[in-house]
Amino acid sequence: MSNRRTFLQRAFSAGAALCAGPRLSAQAMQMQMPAETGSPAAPGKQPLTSPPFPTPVVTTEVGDLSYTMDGGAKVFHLVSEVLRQKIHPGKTIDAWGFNGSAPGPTIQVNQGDHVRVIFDNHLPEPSSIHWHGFEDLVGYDGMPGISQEPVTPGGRFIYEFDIHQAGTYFYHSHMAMQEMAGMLGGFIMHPSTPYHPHCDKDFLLHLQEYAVLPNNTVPNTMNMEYNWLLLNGKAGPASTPLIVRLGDRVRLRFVNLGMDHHPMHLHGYTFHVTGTEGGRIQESAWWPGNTVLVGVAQARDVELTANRPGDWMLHCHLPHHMMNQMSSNVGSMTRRPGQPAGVDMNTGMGMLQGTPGAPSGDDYGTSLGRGMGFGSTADMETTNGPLSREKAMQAMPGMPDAGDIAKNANAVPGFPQDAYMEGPAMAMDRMVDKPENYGLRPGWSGFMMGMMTFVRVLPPDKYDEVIARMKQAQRPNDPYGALLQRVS
Ligand SMILES: [Cu+2]
Repeated sequence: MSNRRTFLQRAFSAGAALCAGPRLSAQAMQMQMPAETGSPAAPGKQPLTSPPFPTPVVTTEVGDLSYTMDGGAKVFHLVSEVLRQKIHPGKTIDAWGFNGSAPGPTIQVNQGDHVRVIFDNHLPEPSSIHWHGFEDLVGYDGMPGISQEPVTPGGRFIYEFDIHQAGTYFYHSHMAMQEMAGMLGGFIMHPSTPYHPHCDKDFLLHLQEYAVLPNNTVPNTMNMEYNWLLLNGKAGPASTPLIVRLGDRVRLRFVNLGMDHHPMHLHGYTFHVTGTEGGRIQESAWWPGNTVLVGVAQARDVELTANRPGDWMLHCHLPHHMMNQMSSNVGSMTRRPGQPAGVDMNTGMGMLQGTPGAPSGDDYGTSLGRGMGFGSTADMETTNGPLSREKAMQAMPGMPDAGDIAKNANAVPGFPQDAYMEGPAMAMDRMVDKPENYGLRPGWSGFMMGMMTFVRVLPPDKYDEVIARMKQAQRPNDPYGALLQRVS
């Protein structure tokens, strides 16, 4: 699996690391490797996107990183960059990621592969890539200033691995603030001996959180108050459901590279935890649950047999992680007469220059995200004023009649604290329309926020209909692409 050149290169770097210390090793590798490997794009070679895995892992939203073959090596070209990403209708942020997305695309390889990752740094500052959990040479550990020189802006570093492990792994910048800006991605090592029992569907979900102040687009990497909770870079209801055929055996792989732990809960099923960031757990040690706590820097694989049809919620169970655009200012907001909202921060939120009065004082109303250009603002013809049932029904034809608030709602202290207390008012089915959402109950999107999505266990006829629509969409770089090629 390794050719002679690779062997010499790896032997050299290992020897240098052991004998001469990491600094010499890093310098030597930086001088040596680019010259050896040549063009990263391997011109003339067709990128491969559908590797021969028994069950390709689907990473919704971000998909896979394609590769080329160079001799016996699978060559991936990973580019770190600043990018704009729409995480929710009306909310686009300036994230840092890889090859166009945050998280970056998933790398899928087989146990036994020789893998080369050409890393180009297009960030405005130095970086490097850490390969989390890899048992390999320290020279490829990606620790800037420790195992290698930091890769300068415009610079390149080439990582080489002989894959002897199997399981759910990941890569990330080892500079903390870069990581919190989105610089992470999945690395799936498929086992040379397939796992038993066979899984028909296999999904990877990155659990992410950003702190983005209202009227801002840049995640504050120092802030501990996260107001956007994401699955693969999308907040509910913009997240894409996981499409499953009734009877499928399903694996869900969770990866958490944030600041909080996430108890991931699946409705309607008991699953078994079958793997961690350390690989497969032997079957006798699997444990059952319907919630699995995914700690920071951990991966958890769970498996279930999808034998109960329905659109089943899959979500982090921390209440604040089931919300969007949380704010630390809470209080009455929309239903009192005379409160301005949907305006600038001074007027709408009573912030910064309250005249007269103080922030959140009686003179000014807090908006708590409504009227700030996301979600219902664009979906509804009226947002911050009292939203009557009639208005909501006009704006969202077909929405279930969930009823308006009680007649005495305004007598309830502090009601409503957040728009979530007015579920149907936040529905945005049309704004997040996609084939995977076909047939969901109208108005569903008003009840899905933050780190939430569905496992849609569909009977054959409905499954075929949704799959047909997904194929018909012919989306470029469809994350479901490798799977769609396999289903008739
Ligand atoms: Cu959570």
